[in-house]
Amino acid sequence: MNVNDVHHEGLKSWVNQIVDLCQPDKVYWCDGSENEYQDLCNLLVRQGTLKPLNPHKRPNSFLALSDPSDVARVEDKTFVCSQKPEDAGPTNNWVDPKEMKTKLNGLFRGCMKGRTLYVVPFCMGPLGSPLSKLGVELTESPYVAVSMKIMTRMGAKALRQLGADGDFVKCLHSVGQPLLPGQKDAPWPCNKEQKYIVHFPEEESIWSFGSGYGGNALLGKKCFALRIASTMGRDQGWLAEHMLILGVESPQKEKKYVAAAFPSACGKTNFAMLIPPKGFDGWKVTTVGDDIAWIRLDSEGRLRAINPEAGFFGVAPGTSAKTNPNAMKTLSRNTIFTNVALTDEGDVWWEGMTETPPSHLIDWQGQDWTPDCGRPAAHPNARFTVSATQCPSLDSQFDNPEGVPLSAFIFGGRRADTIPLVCESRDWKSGVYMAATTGSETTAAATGAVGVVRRDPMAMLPFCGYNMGDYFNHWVSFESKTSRLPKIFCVNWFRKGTNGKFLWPGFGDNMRVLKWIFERVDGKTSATENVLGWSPEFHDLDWSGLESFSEETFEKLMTLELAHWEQELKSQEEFFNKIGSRLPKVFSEIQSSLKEKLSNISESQGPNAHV
Ligand code: TSX
Ligand code: MN
Repeated sequence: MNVNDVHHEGLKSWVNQIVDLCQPDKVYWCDGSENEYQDLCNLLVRQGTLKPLNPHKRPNSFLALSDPSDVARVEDKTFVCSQKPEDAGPTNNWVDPKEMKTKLNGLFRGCMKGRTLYVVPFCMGPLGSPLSKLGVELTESPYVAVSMKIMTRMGAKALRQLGADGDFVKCLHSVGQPLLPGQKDAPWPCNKEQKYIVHFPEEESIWSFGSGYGGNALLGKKCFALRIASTMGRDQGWLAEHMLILGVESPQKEKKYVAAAFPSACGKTNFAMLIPPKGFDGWKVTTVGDDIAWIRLDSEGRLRAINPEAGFFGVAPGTSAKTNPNAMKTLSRNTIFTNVALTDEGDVWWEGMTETPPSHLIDWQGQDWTPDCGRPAAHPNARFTVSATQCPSLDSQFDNPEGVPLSAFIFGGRRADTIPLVCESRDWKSGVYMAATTGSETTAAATGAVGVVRRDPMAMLPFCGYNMGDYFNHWVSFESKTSRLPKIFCVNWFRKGTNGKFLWPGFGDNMRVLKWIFERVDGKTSATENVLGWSPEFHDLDWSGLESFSEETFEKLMTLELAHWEQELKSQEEFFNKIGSRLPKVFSEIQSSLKEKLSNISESQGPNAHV
């Protein structure tokens, strides 16, 4: 695209300013066309960043192996630079914006020497949607440019929507490795010493330095669609959430949409692409999104959601024809894989993809790999980047500018005990409280002690661009805005028996829980009250196709034990004390009422009571 086709003076002057700062050799304006995508992929192949996969096995697909030091988001180098530190809150890293700009100007000065700067205009959300927002990413990484083509509505269409004076989020990205004359480029350029992921919420800008990986570099995703957008939502009365969106259709063709938040390693993408089990003929689950939802009230008082993204940037390990057939079909072509292993046939492999691994692979670090070598073949955070349009379960409303109306919110975590398989909150504010206290037990994959509950409210702790207390208040505030709010549920697919084994089969069988939720929305199925809210009895769930599942196991999944809940309340309180002074007043009321309920039960029924 030619700069003469650009009619937005603000954009042109910002690009000029950044060119002066970063000093690239050339500037290239992305038009988002298929030809451009292929040209950039070819360039990346010549540079050694991408390796084409076997076109018979994996047509038009590529493998990228990152620098071993650049494999994940860098949370300790992620900053929210609001004017006031209280507005970032105790859960975000904060530096004074002026001081940070001085630091960043130093880092970015000359950082693109010897390289081409790509101007990447993009739209988050369906084109023409009143819920969508525009951004422009300036980057010298063609890997980022092709990834943005997959993950967003990128190029001329976005620029047209921007017009001559539209608002856009300024996203500046550099891998932080200038090329001196004659210097040979690295296959995965990045800065091994310095990485900074910095958000300026008041000026709606993002500066990212030093990393080429995922959420550090594809700035439309976590940086814009969650951190910056959440602050926009706070100020404008809407929500930017770390949620999948799925549709459920009954055999009677009634359709409802739900949005669900889970911390990492709970199988969000698997849930978003769920295939109902046998016995559920006529039930259909469709995918609107697997990671992010932008949600606002419509003129009828309903919450409507769009997926701001156009693709999936999902974790590959664990994805298989058993755990997620829809994802495997989505990945069959036109996919960029990062940090997975390469087979001798020129295809990809990762842990969990097949029961038996191939006898030889090239691992994610480019080394020979055999099943007995003691190292993983794919990096645990290896990813696929693929267009959502290839997903067999893609919802018909994926591109609808109006979004989809939400009937329920689901919050979940990975907990071996305490949290039941499913529970409906008593009302909106206790649902918000439930969501604010969700968390996962740390697994071997995460650092630190195993089995400790790590709280991750609404799965937003690393992604909220402002004070978590203000964020909870914002959630609570919706109660007074409409009488048509979605119901709130919590789920736990990961409860374990005393033998340490998972009690619930999970995956497609989660449809049984989803069906109960679907029917609860209209009060079409029954529930029994407990300390937390409302839960199903054994006979309230549809066991078609799983008749062998015992009522005894179900009780183990649902039991709320007094001792666990006394401990849980203490742990929730400790967590809230850590995250600050701006918590909603109703939270302490809910806590007191929970405590009182528990102590009454304890007195009347003893320490082994179920609550
Ligand atoms: O994604 C998962 N879901 C949601 C699916 C719609 N996973 C994988 C989590 C890691 C990303 C699950 N793992 C789920 C689940 O519901 N449940 C479990 C635990 C589990 C693992 C294995 C079995 C049963 C439960 N069964 C066998 O392996 C035979
Ligand atoms: Mn995510």
